[in-house]
Amino acid sequence: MRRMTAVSCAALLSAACSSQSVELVPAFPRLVLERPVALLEAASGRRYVVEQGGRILTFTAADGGDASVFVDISDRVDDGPSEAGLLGMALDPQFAGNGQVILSYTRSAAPLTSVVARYTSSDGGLTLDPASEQVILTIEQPYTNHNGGQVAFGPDGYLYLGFGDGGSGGDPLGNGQNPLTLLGSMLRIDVSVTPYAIPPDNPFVLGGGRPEVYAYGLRNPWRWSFDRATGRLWAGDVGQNLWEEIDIIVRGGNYGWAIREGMHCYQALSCTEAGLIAPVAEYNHFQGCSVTGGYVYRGAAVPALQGRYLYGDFCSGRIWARQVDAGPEVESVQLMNSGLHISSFAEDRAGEVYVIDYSGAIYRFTP
Ligand SMILES: [Ca+2]
Repeated sequence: MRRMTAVSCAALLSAACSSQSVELVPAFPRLVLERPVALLEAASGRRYVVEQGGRILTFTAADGGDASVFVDISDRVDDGPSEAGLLGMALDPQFAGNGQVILSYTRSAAPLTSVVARYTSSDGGLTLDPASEQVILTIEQPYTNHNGGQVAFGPDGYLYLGFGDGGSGGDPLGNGQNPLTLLGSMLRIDVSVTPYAIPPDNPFVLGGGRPEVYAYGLRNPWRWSFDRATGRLWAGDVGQNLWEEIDIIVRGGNYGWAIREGMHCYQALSCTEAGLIAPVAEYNHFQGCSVTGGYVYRGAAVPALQGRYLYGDFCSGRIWARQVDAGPEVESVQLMNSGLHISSFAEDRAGEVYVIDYSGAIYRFTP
């Protein structure tokens, strides 16, 4: 059983933990995966694992031993470029009744295009019919990287979508600072109507930007989550050459890219910070190269992590924990150097948090 060295609990400054440390152990040891990028649990307890190539597996056994194919849309997914593929999945809040699922992927037809679509399961969540696809929204990608791709329903019932700046490097098209594009943005739409409606309090409903835009100035918000206790939206925004950042996303917020990278001016000695929301945390490329946003831990298995935002780095495998109300001057605590290629984190119904290793395994935190 693989275990990683971890920080002692004392470093977490938690009264709830005495002398134990935090470790990762395999969560579903019998599950065989290829390039996993997401894990979800339905209200029924059934779990779903998204593979970048276009397949979703489902299982109910605690060890993952009974996994079957939920859906396979690899024929319509372009997973050639490293940041393309089947990238996100969200269960409709009424999934138990309506069987509806949102999938987010890059389409296998030129030019590279991001697709967000609704699918329906007609057998209680055991399988998903590929022919049930109803496209909600498409975005043409000017370059093959920075496709974002996560989708999730917020506590307000709206669908949130994260998209990168369109790619290349240094945001050559200026999409980050341009709310008239859907790129470089967090979008928020109402999918209770077909194909979708604009929530009336989105920031640009009266003009100045695309009405779908909820926040902008993002480079590549690959993974993000809502804190189930507070509803706050935490995002990891992948950096360019020097800085990886964690943002709390608010309505109408401008997160600075490509004026700033993290808390620093990008490609200029000075820049104006007016109107730009600074990250709540950042780390440099001595500690990693691509941030993977995680979850605020609200589970019960590891008291030492209670109320900590957990996040990691895809390249270095480092995992950090951060007190949710810590100011920007406070360093996050490094929990461990896992050595994993952390493609994503996941949270189950009980609030337990998982680490998804792109190499094909899923881990859970344990004291
Ligand atoms: Ca930023």
